[in-house]
Amino acid sequence: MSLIVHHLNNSRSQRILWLLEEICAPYEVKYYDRDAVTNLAPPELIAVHPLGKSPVISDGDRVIIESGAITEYLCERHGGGHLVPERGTDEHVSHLEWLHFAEGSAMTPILLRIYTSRLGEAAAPLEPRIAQQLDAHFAYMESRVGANSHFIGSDLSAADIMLSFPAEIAIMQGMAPRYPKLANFVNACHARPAWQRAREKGGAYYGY
Ligand SMILES: N[C@@H](CCC(=O)N[C@@H](CS)C(=O)NCC(=O)O)C(=O)O
Repeated sequence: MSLIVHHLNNSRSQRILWLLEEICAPYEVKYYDRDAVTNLAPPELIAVHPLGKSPVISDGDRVIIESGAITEYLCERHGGGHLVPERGTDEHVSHLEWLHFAEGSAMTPILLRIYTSRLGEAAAPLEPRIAQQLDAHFAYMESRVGANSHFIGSDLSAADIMLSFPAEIAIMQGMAPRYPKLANFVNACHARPAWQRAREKGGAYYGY
């Protein structure tokens, strides 16, 4: 099989499995386990790509990294027009924005909180700004997710799949009462048969 997902357990790679299940593209999964002590990816993943991060896919001889790029690539090459609004439309522009917002914007305060939480009291000067930015990003998502639990139009899109990860983190951190629409969005994602098939293949991640 030419399409391979190099899947790190408990990682963003889960989104790529879900996407592939939604578009019904045939693929193979190669499994990699995080180090039990450091939680980092194993050296075998560096053999696939020098950054040793997940997700990473290979399609024939081509290795592709970055969730957003992988998502766009898979939709274009293997998606048959599913999950992406028609090019040239306003919806397509919104879709691009949201697809890249997930890693390009929403993950920044999330990762800052994770890293600075290890510093204890030393992180106190940074905390108000990080808390404000976390709320700004989650509140923005909350204000834009539709009543139908989609960010674009009335159907699932690739942007929804990308946004599921920061939304899951918000809910996992106990923020459902503050962001009820995001909680509904996460529940709607998890109710999809394709998400459930991907969860079976990829294993548990971040408590889900
Ligand atoms: N922006 C990148 C982030 C990739 C990333 O940091 N992945 C994490 C897993 S969620 C990873 O591989 N961590 C293991 C490590 O850094 O050793 C993407 O979305 O592809």
